[in-house]
Amino acid sequence: MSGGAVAAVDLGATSGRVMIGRVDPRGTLALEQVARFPNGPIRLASGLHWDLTGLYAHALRGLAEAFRAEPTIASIGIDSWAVDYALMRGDRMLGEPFHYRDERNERAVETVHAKHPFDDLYARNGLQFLPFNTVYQLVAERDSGCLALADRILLVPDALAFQLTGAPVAERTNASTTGLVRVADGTWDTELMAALGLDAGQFPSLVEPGDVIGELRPTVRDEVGASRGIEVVAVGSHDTASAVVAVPMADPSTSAYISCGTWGLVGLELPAPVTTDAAREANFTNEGGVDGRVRFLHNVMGLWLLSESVRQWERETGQSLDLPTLLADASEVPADSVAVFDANDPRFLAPGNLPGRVAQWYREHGLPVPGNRAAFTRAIVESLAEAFAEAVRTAASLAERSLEAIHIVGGGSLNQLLCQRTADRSGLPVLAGPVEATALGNVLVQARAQGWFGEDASLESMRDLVARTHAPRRYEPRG
Ligand code: LFR
Repeated sequence: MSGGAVAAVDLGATSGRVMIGRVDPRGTLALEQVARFPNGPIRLASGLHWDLTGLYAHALRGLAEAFRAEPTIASIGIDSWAVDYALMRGDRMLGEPFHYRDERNERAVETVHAKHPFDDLYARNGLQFLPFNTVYQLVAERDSGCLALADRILLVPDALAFQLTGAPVAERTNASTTGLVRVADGTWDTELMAALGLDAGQFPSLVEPGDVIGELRPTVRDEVGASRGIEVVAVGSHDTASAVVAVPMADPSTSAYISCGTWGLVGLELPAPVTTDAAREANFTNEGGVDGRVRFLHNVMGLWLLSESVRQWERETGQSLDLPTLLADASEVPADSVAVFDANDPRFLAPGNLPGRVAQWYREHGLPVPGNRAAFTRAIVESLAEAFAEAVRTAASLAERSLEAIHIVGGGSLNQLLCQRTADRSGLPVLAGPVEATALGNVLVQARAQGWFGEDASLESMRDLVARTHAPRRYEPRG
């Protein structure tokens, strides 16, 4: 057989989707969205959490819709944002997972770094410093006494796969964002776990994208209306890993990518990690990619800066704002009339009054604060484009690559001003799209696991299908 249909559950920080993916390597790669539901932080007395139970309920309803619309669905794959996890005791989830933007990690960072300075950690795990890396969250959890109640830790997509199948696993691309996987050989760092008072027995066995996690539990099978045993297949369950699968790069050695949604993940796909002093100082990460490739990248704040500003303006005015109108107004503001701010400043991480924090940044740096919303929006786009261009330059220099193009995938690929200004500021052509790279990557890895690409399908052959079916839009650098 050379094709068929699969279902992808794709959870982002602001919304989740269930899609049917139809694949025929001879020339079909199509998504049909059957469910879309909102997602976001919920502030409980204990801090910021995700409503994982609610997301699971939405995913189940979406899967039921998918099987109604396409009874031949061959498998299910799940991806989500990284680092966050559910604490489990037996089959039971011990409360809703913490949201990575919760502020509880500060003390834990100090505790961990007191014994294991960042340099040591980087040599072990190759990860950029982000205060929410799972390793810090788990030390906070240990200190709260809650970790001792759990017998298992499941990252978000693995926690959902467990609900569907009853099989506990740790998918490798997402596990690589915990800080507890050795960059040298991709195995759990049990020595570091022991040194931090974490129990290695709480971490399930690692599986690879393409491995079968398990069959739907009989009750789930009834709930979603599947007429046969359906397997849940591990994909690049870290959303960024799935997105990178579907970047239509003709040649990864001369292309950079920006997976641009809530975050802008800017970097390169490499055959081996780069953990030099310079990479550490530039805070570049070596996350696990599909097929053992390395996602050498840096987290830039991304569209969060825009969406969180819009939320604040809506709170202030009591009116809902239209982002396309705001961006159209912003494109009328001359680029050189606004100053660029540091889009990577950690003060922009937490939710709240983002324009207020950006204004404070300008005042501290003796620069003029943009005078109205259009100018503010322009300043955000210019600052993001500059941070993207800078990260691309740094990645190329750290990995000793000479680049010919930047691919932008995800929601940001629809933002024409951002794509054009990234091309202008980097001096490289930007190839924009597909917007649904993450779901496509999820679908492609399942299709390959079904054997639809033949025996030895490479990432390149899957990317070739993406390029043929989702031709990117090209932005030439100006000026
Ligand atoms: C993007 C992403 C990033 C990760 C951040 C937090 O959705 O997965 O790759 O650093 O969210 O998990």
